Amino acid sequence: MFGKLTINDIPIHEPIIMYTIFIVFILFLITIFSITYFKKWKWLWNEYLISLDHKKIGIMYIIMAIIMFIRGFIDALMMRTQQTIVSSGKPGFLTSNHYNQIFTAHGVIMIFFMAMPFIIGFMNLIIPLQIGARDLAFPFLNSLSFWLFFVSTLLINISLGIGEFAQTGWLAYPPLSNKQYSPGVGVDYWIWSLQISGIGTLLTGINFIVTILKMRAPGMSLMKMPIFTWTTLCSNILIVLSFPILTVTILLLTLDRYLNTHFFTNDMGGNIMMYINLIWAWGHPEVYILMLPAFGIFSEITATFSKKKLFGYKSLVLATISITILSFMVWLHHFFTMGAGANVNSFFGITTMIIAIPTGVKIFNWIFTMYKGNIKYNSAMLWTIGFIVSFSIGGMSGVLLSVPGADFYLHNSLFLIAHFHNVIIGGVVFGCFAGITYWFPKFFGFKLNEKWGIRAFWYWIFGLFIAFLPLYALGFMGMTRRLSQNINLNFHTLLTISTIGTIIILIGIICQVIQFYVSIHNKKKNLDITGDPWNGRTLEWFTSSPPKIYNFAIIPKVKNIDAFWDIKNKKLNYKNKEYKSIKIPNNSCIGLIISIFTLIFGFSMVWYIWWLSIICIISIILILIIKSFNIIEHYEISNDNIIKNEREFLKAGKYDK
Ligand SMILES: [Cu+2]
Repeated sequence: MFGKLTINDIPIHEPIIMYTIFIVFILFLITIFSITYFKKWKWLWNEYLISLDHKKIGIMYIIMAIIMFIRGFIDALMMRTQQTIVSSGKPGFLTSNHYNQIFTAHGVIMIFFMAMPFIIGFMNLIIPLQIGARDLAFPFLNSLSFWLFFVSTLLINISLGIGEFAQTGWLAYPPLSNKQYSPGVGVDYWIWSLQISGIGTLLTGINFIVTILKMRAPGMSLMKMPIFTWTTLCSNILIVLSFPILTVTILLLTLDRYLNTHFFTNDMGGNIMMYINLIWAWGHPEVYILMLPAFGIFSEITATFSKKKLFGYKSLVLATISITILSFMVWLHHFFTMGAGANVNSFFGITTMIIAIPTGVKIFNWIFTMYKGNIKYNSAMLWTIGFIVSFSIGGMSGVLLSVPGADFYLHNSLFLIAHFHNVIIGGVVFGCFAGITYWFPKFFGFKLNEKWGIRAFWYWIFGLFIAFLPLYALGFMGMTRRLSQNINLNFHTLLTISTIGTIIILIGIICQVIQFYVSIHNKKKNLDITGDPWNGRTLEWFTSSPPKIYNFAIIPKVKNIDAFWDIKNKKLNYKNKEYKSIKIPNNSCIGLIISIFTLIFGFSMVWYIWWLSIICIISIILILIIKSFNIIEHYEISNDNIIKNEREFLKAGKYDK
């Protein structure tokens, strides 16, 4: 009846896991109770859960990303602690099975379920506002994409309490991920969670490309688009080109596991290296799917808080485009040791070095924007400067790794771990923190507390270097990744320093939690940022804070790159316009319902409950057919209402003078 699923699949013998489940359950109960107590269910349902509004969907993505960040960070703390204890000669507190699950979970969660939703969350919040649109091209599709992402996050985390997490590393390399070596359900949870979130991401990619190419304000030609919009466009082009590779590769692995085919097996003509080539043909573009929008965030912040036009707009756009193209030509640097031969390795080594050039161009453009600027060293700017320093160091260690000869020695050592954490934390994570600090006031109407923001930054930047610089040295000393038992005692000192660094980062995170608490607690003090110098140069700032559901009463005409700067400096007349009523799509829960069936489908596929999988597939198809006959209804916002809002906004911003 229930396929492979039995009561024994709940890991009651693993105390750490059971405690975690208990704590998560308590937190869940507290959340449910508080929503009920404050009578917020109706509000939550209408304002967020079934909303098709890009702003609300963006906020939900970012909340999910923050929760997953905490989960992923706890995994990191456990790994660091285990290695420090074991390298002192004492037995650790984690078994190797559990440790393997933890490092796999850390990688999977941080990339697919933290960094991706964080970045997609910012795209959702900002892009329609920055290009002068009222929403994305396909609001319903956007809601469906979010809920598919949401249920895939649930599915991958359910594996914590029912069954097991994969023990293969975050990319499930075969033959370890084949049925023979991973007979448990961990890899199957990995397969179905990534397939479901992958489909959601692909739909998001299509949605943003259409929105940016078709829904820009009049006058906003491609070379007048803000840099964040450019980087988002390129990132979504990478999504649409690379995610199908991931989907097909995982599908072939699924066939090997479920139907005993031999695409990636050791025998019967299977080819393991084909999996590794395919997964990195997606994997390397993936790092730029995450990095490019972060570059966009830093560009906006640098110009705003240097009070200067962005230096070298055109070269920044060209650098973004060239990185997008080059990111498909470097994948083999992830496994120079495959033995493809000197010719192949040198080709991929050189292309990898070349990708450092457009990245360097960007760094110089940001520095030249700051040069002779009237720089405001607030926390958003500090995250940006911290990024430039840490990303440059991480980038240079990347260039070292791109030399095949050096990589033969450093491949899969802690040097590699230090390198990609250096660039991903210094780049993507700092980018997200800078983005939250910069755009939070736009969506909540008040600024985050600067004092705690700056404290958080200093703990983070010192923690980052104290945690990862020792790992560069350990890599040279020959320590390889993913070790959890019998670690060489010579590595103990540096591993301990690295753990101290991780704890300093933890203090930085605590500062960020306090920052949110203090800001919300004192929000009255710094209300209404309209007209405040915190406002940037691009169109998203030409809206009230938070923006109305229709974003713009009238879509502004754009003449230059910094469209809002023009308006602010009266270069654009904005008076005596005729206000029309605006149509907004009704809320819809269909995306949520389809995703619930998708979650049950994924779970039933993991546990071989075939009858349930069939029922779910039929239900999803039926709902999609019914949906395709019912177009989304719209409701109208009257122009009286709009005029009233507009007067308040123009007055507050002094744009009507
Ligand atoms: Cu790469």
